[in-house]
Amino acid sequence: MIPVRGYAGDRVAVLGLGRSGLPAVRALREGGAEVVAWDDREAAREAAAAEDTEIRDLRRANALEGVKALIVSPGIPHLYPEPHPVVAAAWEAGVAVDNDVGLFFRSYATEAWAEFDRTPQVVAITGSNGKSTTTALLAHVLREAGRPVQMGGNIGRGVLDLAPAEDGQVTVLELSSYQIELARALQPDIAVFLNLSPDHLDRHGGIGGYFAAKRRLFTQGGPGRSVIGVDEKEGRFLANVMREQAGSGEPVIRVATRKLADGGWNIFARRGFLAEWRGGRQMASIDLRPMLALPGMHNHQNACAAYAAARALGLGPRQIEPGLASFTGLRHRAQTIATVRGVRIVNDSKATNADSAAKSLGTFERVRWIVGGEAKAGGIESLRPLFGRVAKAYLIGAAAEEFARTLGEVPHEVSGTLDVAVARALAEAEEGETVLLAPACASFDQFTDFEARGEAFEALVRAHVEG
Ligand code: UMA
Ligand code: ADP
Repeated sequence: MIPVRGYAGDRVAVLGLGRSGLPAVRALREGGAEVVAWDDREAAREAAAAEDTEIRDLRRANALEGVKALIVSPGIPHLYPEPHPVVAAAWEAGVAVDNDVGLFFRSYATEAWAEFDRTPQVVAITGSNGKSTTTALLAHVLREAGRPVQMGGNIGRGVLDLAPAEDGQVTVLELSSYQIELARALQPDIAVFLNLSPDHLDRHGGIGGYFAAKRRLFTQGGPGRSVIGVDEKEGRFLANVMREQAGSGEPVIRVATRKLADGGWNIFARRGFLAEWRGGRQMASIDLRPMLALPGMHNHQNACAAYAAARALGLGPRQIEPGLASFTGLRHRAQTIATVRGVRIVNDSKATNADSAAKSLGTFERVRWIVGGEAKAGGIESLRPLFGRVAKAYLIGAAAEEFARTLGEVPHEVSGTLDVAVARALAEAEEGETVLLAPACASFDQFTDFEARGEAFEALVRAHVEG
């Protein structure tokens, strides 16, 4: 836990008592604050009360009287589509609204650092897609290179649940747009922007608000070095701004899937290779094609971003390469879980919409595609250009009939459930093909979430391999 600094003796209110809220309560109390807390869900209130947290209905009139700050969980709207009533009351009463990420940056550095040989550093990673993969990959690369490292944020542990920094430690944070937008303090040493595509638009009042939230990490945070994906116009704009702001030196490392013509510090992912260019000269090249846990151009982009951040932390190319090669991937994200008689079996249960499923389909040549569940708007229409890669589709869940109509002449069957689809796909797959779970759908019609769906897939494959 990271004890929160700056609120000793003050009353602080915490709204939302989940994975970010509960650690915030503990960390505030550890720092000497007097905490009152609320969650609209009774079970969450009970769990907090069991730790002696003072529960107060913050929706009541004057409940925020005497409160110095309101700490809000990322899943709770503070502006759009409508502010949560407690947040609206804080705006009205002039109470400062912050979140666990803001408290983290206020509290992370301590007097103990004066004794350290190497100052701890924070890398913060944001973007629309690939955040978790890049965060986990960078943490793995650093660990393999012998650096003390911890990770958290939107992946796994809430930021205040992390440990106080050790000598030379790197803390790698995945930060969502929700987390960045509300944080009152943001001081990463290195900030990474992967890409931008429409997401969470209801919470940000449109794409402009969504980009503005992400941009804060850079414009407000003032990182010493920025790693910026420049395949989209927003990234190019941001790279340009950060370059100007910092004045001299090379404050920006740009990541692209094409070669950029200038003499800056650039990392390219092209034709399966990572190439580092600086001052118009190629500094390093790494063959990414044998790295099975990082399939496809999108993962090569993630690898380039992790590589760039590791370079910014002072690692050499040859210190980084072994970590890229030994990364086993995050569960349920284009993860190769077995290869049986020349058939690769891939779990991309996290491909919950057509865009992310497109990345998977585009990665493999001949695919036995397990697809379906609770369909998103538009279904799999946008995947039509990739249908040539489908040896056969095995349709599951509520979307099966709709997807069968979209597939038309493309070989397919309605398997109904995952167990039937896995058995049929494995029985029919030929050497060189890939059996791919990339549902392009939410899982809620048949599973509790994408993780449960991915675990069921793994268990079915394991039973087949062992049986
Ligand atoms: N709540 C209310 N009133 C409301 C809404 C929610 O009281 O109107 C309460 C809920 O009852 C619940 C608590 O608030 O008890 C939940 O807060 P939360 O939804 O912010 O979830 P946490 O458990 O605090 O988890 C959050 C992140 N969740 C979201 O941003 C939605 C987790 O990211 C993150 O791992 C965790 O903090 C630790 O930092 C998850 C996520 O889905 C992975 N992120 C989104 C994404 O990746 O797309 C952004
Ligand atoms: P996030 O944490 O941003 O949601 P993940 O690393 O969990 O990202 O990946 C989620 C899905 O998005 C993966 O299943 C994959 O299909 C797709 N994806 C991963 N990296 C990228 C990228 N760089 N660009 C586009 N899509 C990606």
